[in-house]
Amino acid sequence: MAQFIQLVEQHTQSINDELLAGLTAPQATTSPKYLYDALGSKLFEAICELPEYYPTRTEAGIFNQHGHEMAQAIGAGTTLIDLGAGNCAKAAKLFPHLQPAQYVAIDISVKFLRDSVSRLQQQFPDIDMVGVGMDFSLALHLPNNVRSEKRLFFYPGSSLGNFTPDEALVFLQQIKLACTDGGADGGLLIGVDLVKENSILDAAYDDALGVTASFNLNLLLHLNRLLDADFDLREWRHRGFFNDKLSRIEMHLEAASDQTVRWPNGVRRFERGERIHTENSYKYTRQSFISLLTKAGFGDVTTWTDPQQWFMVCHARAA
Ligand code: AVI
Repeated sequence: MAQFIQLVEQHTQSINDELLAGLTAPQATTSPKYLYDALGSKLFEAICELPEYYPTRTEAGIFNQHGHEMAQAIGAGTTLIDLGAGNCAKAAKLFPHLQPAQYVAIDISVKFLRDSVSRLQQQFPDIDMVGVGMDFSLALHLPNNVRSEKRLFFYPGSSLGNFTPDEALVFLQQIKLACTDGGADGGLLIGVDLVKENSILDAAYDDALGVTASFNLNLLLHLNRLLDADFDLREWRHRGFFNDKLSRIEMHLEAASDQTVRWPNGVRRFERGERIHTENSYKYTRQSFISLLTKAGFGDVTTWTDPQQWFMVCHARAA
């Protein structure tokens, strides 16, 4: 049976403090993690099915096409550590190629992860599996029962893009440390979204069906619940576009009218056109990403891409 470890509880007070500081700042912001309540996670799954949202299927195509070569570069018997495992489907597809000795699935969404790992354990009874419920974006402390040999951190989906480049560097440095923590021959297998034509990027984050708009607006429903606030969703508009100077998609919610939002211990006035910045999604070039990996202490980088060079999967060794 798979082991399961829960390392963090969400503390209501710190969530409130963080949200209120962001919402009352001159430029209102919220962390992208608040996009993912139960409905937000379902809306994100729907985004991955959209014709405009190319990252999911492009990355899947790269794994299908090159999974075997990746396994050859990496070698069998890894401790496969899946960051943001969710339903564990992406890692499970690699099992036949990679044949990991241990599979460690980490996700903040504890219940969902527990169910996914126990289902997967029945399908692959010979792989030692550990589920870890934790917010790895805060700190990457692995429990003692995670093998230290041949750690391969798996971070698909271009999720690193939701960190700023400075945060991404710190996070990669933590992974590098955890790769070499007591063991050797560790590495990283990561999916990275690449810079491309603006119109393709704009459409991917502002689709015709309005699913990304719903995903973004649902944040306000989540805030209403978390803070007991009174955001009126009809008075807000989704904005999602590529900022090419900063090489990032920005998602904002824009006030459609002058309004005052209240919650039990606070209030915020928004002028029409004022925005809450809800997410960034940084896009890299092959070279800019390899430089970031090198700065973080990784080397011996191998990359695979799709024919249009829209997305890239990288394997790098903890040098
Ligand atoms: C989870 N993350 C990698 C997605 C992205 O593309 O940045 C989240 C997302 N936001 C809007 N659409 C998808």
